[in-house]
Amino acid sequence: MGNLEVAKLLHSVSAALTLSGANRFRVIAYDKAADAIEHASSEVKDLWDDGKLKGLSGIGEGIASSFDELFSTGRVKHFEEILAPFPEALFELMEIPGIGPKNALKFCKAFGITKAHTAVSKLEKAAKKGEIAKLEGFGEDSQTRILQGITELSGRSKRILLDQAHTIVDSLISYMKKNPHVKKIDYLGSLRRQASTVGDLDFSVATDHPKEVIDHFCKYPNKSRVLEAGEKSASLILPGDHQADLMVQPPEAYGSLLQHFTGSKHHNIALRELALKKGYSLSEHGIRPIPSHPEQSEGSSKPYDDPNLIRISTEEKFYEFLGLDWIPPELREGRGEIEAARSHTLPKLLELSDIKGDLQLHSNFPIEPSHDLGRNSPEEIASVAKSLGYEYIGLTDHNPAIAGHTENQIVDLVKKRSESIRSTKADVHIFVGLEIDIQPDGKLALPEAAFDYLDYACVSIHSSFRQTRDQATSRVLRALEHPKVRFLAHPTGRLLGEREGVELDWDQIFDFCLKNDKWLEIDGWPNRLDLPDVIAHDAIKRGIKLVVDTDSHAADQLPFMKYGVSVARRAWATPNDIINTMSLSQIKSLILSS
Ligand code: DGT
Ligand code: CA
Ligand code: CA
Ligand code: ZN
Repeated sequence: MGNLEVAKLLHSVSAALTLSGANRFRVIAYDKAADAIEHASSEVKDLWDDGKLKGLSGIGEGIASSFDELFSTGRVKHFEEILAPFPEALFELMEIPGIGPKNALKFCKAFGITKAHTAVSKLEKAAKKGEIAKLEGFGEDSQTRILQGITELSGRSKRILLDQAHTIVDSLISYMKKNPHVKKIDYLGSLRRQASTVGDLDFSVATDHPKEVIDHFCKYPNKSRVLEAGEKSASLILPGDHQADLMVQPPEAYGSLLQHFTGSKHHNIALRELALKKGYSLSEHGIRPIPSHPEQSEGSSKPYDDPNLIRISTEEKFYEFLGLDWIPPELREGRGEIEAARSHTLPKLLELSDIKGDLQLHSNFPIEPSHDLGRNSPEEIASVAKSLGYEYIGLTDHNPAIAGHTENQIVDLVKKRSESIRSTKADVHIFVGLEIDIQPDGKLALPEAAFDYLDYACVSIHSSFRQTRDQATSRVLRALEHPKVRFLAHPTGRLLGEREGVELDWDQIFDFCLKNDKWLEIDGWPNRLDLPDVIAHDAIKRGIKLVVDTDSHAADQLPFMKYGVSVARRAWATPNDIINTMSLSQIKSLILSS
């Protein structure tokens, strides 16, 4: 049983308890445990096997003992009793963003929905017939929102996140390199362009023995099946239903192959138009002069035997042939890169080595909400930061939960945390930051007096994602006003494949940031990558400064910085656009001046 399944089970129990009118604290305990498991960086089953489950914060003793039963017998009797009075469809409907337990139960009753596997499609049918709008307490608006939620749920596609894609690719490449005929191997397509998610995985091999290479590829042990295999290409289906495509060329024609299957399609189309004007046609085999007599244009049925074909061994030579500078893969999206390559004005893109520090990191300092604590101490985080060559870090734990604390208690907690961090011995400078929740009305979830103990704060949205664009925009602008607040963290709040995030009026946000020297974050956490590259590109064009960071909740996540850097590169960022390329002394004078 994987973490997501366990979390879903606990959420179901919490929903059933809510509907049965159970004590609120019992309900919260299950939700907390479910959240803790969803965010855990190891499999709960493994932790349980190793007897380490007790170390996972957010899981009370009662629930922990249910896990003994769950992992040894596969079921929990007590849970089954709690769930029994309700149709299983109810828990399925709750997967739809925006539907809670009470409404899910209403829909089950109103439309006779009982079975889990048809629950969502039945509700969709009812909504499309306008039947939800007719229910008491609902209307056209809520019906539309539910339909949006269903679309969002079904749109949770099988696209692969960058970190998973790299893991799959590393394993396949190291397997392929065992074959002596593989002269060169690269991954191409959207992964080489470092797009935020990847549909399928594309590989190229330079070889003089295509058959042997393709045979070897088809024998990859960690595949589900061979989809197809030809003379120059083959495709596998990997576990998780991911596809891997292989294309091969002889080394002297490898440049064209690399270029063609790196894409993107838009980039290739624009290149083809440029080539056409110069009298050439392009393919993965090479460049071919377009004959002046149309009857000659048939060419050979085997393009790689074509005597007129100009073979291109490297990508640099390919772009040079067309009169262009070599274009970094991240820019190949048809957003003006070809014009810039022609006029030698491509940006000198940000590199991972330009990064001098990470300004969004979570430590294990005990602060509520405890389920979202980091796993490591400031010392441990600082030592990893040092090994990455950083000069500084900023710790931005979540603000203490407002509920259940008096203002004085919160101020006191923030003060203690600040003292504790400032007394940490470390080889990098540690800024005392905080990630503060923006409440639905734009107020910050921190008493004013607590700000005195912070070097800076970032603000972010963690709830009420379904506001209108105007509401969400004024909410964010209000939050950014505080002088200690330097940047907006994970600005859209999207979770790749899970949640769309808020809609903001970017022109207004950009104007405000420019006028008030506020920054926007590129969160490098692989299922966030937020700002999205396209918006980050617009921000940079407007002269907004960005912070590239990782939002790490454990010290071993600091290397996620490379994904944040990829987003920045796709946004055409140069080091000058990024705040945390500054040296410690520069950033100190900037941050401590506010
Ligand atoms: P993905 O897999 O959906 O994340 O996106 P890509 O970009 O990896 O797309 P994919 O795997 O279909 O193809 C890889 C590259 O090969 C693509 O970016 C451009 C090139 N390519 C594939 N099919 C065509 C095509 O029909 N025309 C052109 N011009 N290029 C193509
Ligand atoms: Ca692909
Ligand atoms: Ca492909
Ligand atoms: Zn956050």
